[in-house]
Amino acid sequence: MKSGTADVDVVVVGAGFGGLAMLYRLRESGYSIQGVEVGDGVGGTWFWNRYPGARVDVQSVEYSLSLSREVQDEWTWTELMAPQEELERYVNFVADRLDLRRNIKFNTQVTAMTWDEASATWLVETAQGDQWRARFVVTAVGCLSAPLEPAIEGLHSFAGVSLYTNRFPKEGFDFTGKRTAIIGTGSSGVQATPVVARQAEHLYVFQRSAAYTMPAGNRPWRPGEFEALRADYDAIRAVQFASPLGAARFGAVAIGDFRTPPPKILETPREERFARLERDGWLAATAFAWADAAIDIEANRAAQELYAEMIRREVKDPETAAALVPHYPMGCKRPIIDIGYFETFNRDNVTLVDLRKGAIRRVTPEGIETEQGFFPLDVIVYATGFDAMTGALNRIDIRGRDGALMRETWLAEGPRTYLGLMVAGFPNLFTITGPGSPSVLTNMVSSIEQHSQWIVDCLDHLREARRRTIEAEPQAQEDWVAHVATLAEGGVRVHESCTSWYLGANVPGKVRVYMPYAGGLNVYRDRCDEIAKAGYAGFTLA
Ligand code: NA7
Repeated sequence: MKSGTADVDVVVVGAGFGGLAMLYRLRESGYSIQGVEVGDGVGGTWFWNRYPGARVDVQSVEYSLSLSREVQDEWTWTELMAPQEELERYVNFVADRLDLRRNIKFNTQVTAMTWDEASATWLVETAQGDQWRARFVVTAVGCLSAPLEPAIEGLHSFAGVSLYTNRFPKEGFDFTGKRTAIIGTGSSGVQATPVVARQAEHLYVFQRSAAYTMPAGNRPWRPGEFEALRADYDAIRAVQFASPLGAARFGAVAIGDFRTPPPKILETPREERFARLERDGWLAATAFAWADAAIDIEANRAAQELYAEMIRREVKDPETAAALVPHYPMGCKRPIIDIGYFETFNRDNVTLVDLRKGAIRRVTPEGIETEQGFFPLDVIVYATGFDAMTGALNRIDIRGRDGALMRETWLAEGPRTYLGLMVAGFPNLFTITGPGSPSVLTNMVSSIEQHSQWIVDCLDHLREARRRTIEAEPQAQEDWVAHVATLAEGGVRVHESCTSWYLGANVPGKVRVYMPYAGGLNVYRDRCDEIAKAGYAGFTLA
């Protein structure tokens, strides 16, 4: 399929789930492909985030690729929600079983992509000096892959060991006998805390915003359970792909359980709310459990009261329990599931440092100085998050028509895409799980499968219709950006007190725009399919 001046039909950037799915589908459809990956192995998120306790929050049978029957039939998951090691093994298995490694150049960082009008190709350049001319580029660079170094004075002056959850050493780290700090209580900090606490001499958890987290309910399979699930995969996929989240379950909980239908908390007398708490435990203390909790801020506060009660039941020290209660709306950030997070604060060797009572001033060679005092340390673990959804793309010089630099608009106005798949002015460039698509609000693997299938179908269409280029129309893009904003409007997700990475609020100076599409993966999939059926409405094909 190589044609004209191009070295290759498609360059795929990234070799996580998205890159591998894309490479496989493209190769199956007869395109010449070149994968590029900055790491020295496949796995993306599961290659980099190898901190202790790292684990997926969707059940493994659903957090897996359906695109190859062999992969699906031959792989065995060992527990409900796989840990990082197992996920990394799985992604390696996929790469080997589908023979994808030979198409990927590892240890190679894409730095620039430049559209050439005359030849209708992209020039892809890397920090290692590679250059490829490609007819199409697909970015599969991840939504949570551009690490954010916190702006803390003196960070590099620390004389002990500094570790980052999102770049954790492959060989692991032994915390035994170490006075350790974890900074950050998002999913990474919350997952790492119980594991590090079991090893460290003392663990200080530095919390800027408290977490909404609940027990994962993870467990190994019962005898025969996985085999039965594997035999039923067609039915599982059907339910999964028809659901708004691309998963039938979140953690151990069937999402259907929330739909029975949930009552409004503000219409439920207080005693009944607490009676439900007795019956359903943590589940009653989530935004899913009440019809009005994600929409009405008063209802949200009522649900928070139940959450605070659950924490008080777990954490013995009343002051620590109170400090673990969030001050922002439930459901505005991605919910977290954990294994033993709150119980960890009952340990003698664990201290919660509530930064709301006095912020970090600086890191010194000996430890962390805060407004509440000094903490001498041997190790600091930064679990401080990512420049989410746009960071990885903005770090590449992507120049489209007339030399326009993509990040210039995105940094000034927030990301602008059509369907989260293409950007006006950047023909033949597809963004897997790009901003404006459901991505991080769903099971990522389901979203990746939908995008990679849609993209390869689109390329097949261009091939059959003998078209060289496809590009989002500016008006279609503007309408889509407005539609994505409308879907998030009014609820807790965009409430002024919400500081989520969905809004870019964790990155100083980042434009506050709600980036993912909140209408559900099932609805989104139908929309993408209708658009394709209508001859790629909103796109210009030339
Ligand atoms: P998150 O969810 O962005 O969490 C980062 C945490 O680090 C969060 O608690 C932040 O507080 C905290 N943070 C960031 N900078 C600082 C500074 N300077 N001082 C103190 N605390 C800080 O990242 P994760 O890696 O945990 O999880 C990302 C996603 O991966 C997760 O949602 C899952 O989808 C998987 P803040 O809340 O901003 O006040």
